[in-house]
Amino acid sequence: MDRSTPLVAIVMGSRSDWPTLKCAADALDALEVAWEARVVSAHRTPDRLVAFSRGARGEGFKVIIAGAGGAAHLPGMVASMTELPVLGVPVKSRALKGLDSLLSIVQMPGGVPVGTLAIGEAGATNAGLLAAQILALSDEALAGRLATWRADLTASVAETVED
Ligand code: RP5
Repeated sequence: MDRSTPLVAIVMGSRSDWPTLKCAADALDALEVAWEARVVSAHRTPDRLVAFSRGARGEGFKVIIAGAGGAAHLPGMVASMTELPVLGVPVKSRALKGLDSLLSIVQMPGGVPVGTLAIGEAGATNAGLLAAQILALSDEALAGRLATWRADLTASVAETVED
């Protein structure tokens, strides 16, 4: 995999979000899609947020995965400053189990879309897969790897309940 030209940016509000967002990175690794991860907090590092969002396209990123928990304004704020597709991952919060994160991310005003995934690790995994599916629209080799990945998933599901 060519790590020098990551196509997917994975940004998160805190290092504490990484165990969740790593699931997106793992999905991208499985499909040989290069990614780069950064901590970009909407509230604690607002200048970094603006610089990243405005510069993401110029850096060569094609898709942004943004995950945050609690008052999770990161995905929406990133989306407000870039035309790149933004996939939002609600991180499971301690106080409200991620429902606060979900509602903070999903209810965007018309005109500024964030593709919101499920709360937690499943959402992060699917964000990685969805990013790969977007990139596969213009990458036949990646489309082939996705088809193989999906076939393997199907094959892994046993029809019986006993070994
Ligand atoms: C949010 O606050 C982060 O996205 C994280 O999910 C949550 C807690 O952050 P820490 O206090 O663990 O740094 O900004």
